[in-house]
Amino acid sequence: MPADHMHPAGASANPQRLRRPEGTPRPLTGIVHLGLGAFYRAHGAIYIEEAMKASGGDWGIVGVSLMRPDQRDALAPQDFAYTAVELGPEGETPRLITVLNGVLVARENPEAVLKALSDPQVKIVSLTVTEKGYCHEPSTGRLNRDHPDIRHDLAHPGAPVSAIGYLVWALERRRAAGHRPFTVLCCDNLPDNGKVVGRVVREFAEAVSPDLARWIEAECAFPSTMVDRIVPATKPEDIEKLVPMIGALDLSPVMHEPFRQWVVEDHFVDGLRPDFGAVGVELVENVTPYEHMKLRCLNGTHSSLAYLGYLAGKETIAETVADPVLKSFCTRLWNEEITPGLKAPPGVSLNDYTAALLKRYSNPAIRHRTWQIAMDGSQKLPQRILGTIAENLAAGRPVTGLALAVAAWMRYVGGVDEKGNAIDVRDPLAGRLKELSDAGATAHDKVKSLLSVREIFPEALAGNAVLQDLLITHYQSLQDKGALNTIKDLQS
Ligand code: CS2
Repeated sequence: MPADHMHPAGASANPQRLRRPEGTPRPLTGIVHLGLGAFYRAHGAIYIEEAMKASGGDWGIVGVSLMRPDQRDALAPQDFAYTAVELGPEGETPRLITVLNGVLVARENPEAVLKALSDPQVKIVSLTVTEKGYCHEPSTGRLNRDHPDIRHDLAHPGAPVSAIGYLVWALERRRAAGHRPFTVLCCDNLPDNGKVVGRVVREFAEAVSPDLARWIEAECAFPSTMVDRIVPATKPEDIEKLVPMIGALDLSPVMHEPFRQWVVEDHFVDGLRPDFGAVGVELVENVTPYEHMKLRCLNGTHSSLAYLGYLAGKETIAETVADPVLKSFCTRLWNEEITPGLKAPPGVSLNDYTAALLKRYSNPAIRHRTWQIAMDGSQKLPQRILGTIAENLAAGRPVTGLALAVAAWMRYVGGVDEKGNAIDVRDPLAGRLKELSDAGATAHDKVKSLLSVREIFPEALAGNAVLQDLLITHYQSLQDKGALNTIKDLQS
């Protein structure tokens, strides 16, 4: 391990706090990242640190937490250094990351965030604000103008609350000052994520001024990206276990699998970006085939396993695929329902890709909770599962397994597990979904009423008789026999 990747030593009995070592280079801030979280710190931030080591450049990162101060509070005493721990099947490898220059908390000080975003030294604003952070309608990709945050932000140029509000009001400041715009680099799991954020930004900007919208259209760049690395939430025991390994106390480490992939459309304002090519980021013309492959093969089965696994009493994905019934269900989803309609990216074998996914899921060192992945299903189902279902129905391909995953989600949002215990459902639509589920007395009524949520199910799909029948049968079976027996029946 090169010296600059080593941690400062300290006594582990009464460990000193991790600090950025004296003399660590501190490049100027070229990137502001909105929605700083474990995923970005374990993925994009590491690539960028490596790119600067390889080729230089001023690509220091200022992270922004939109709401909560916890990460800033944990990272500030460490001078924003943190440990990224690789969880390999054979052991854990810690590595010190020093690419962060600071963390701002938007709720506390919106002006500081707008100032950082308007600094002409900043060339890229990247985002991981989760699917719901784009304030769009998942089924159409359009800005949800009735979203309370959007209504608020249109009226408060100096103190927005949404990522979209920050982007547009900062772009307006840059335009007014005669500066160049920044590149908006979306790193969330949305199909055509650059197009989605570009569209909502332009729709918001149109409501501000047609000139601003035209300037953004002509000068700004919104490359799409495909991001991939499994990053389970850090647990208190991870922090403790790390102390003897690094000889210091790091209150904000991130845990990640060895695998990583980043595919980026090479379209940046004035061509300005870190030397991604030097560190294995794939720079391509068109990211769509990569995004479809990843969202449908990985995230599609992740969500399917999360709902079915949770209902079957499995705590993690590794535990879920260790069950032969769920494992063969997952393989059949790939082989029979997901990959037949997929166009593989150039040079990629979908068989190899899904075989590698199964290995990644099975890594026992990754304790990725089914409950964590089950969050925000209303925002995830369209791009992960429903798109494949719609295409399969149109092409006469099977949808039985994917429909079972949707039925499991419907059971899940009903809020009661197979043992009769309450489920802590986290979803922006949780209240409404529960009401809709409770309003129906039978499997038939519950399915019909949940299918009426237009933000999730487009009308044509919701009205499809084949899908409706499958969902009702599956829902009934999940209710009567439970998840494992339902899958067994399906596979016999
Ligand atoms: C997961 C993803 O939480 C989830 O919904 O499916 O975070 C997944 O681990 C990543 O997309 C992997 O790249």
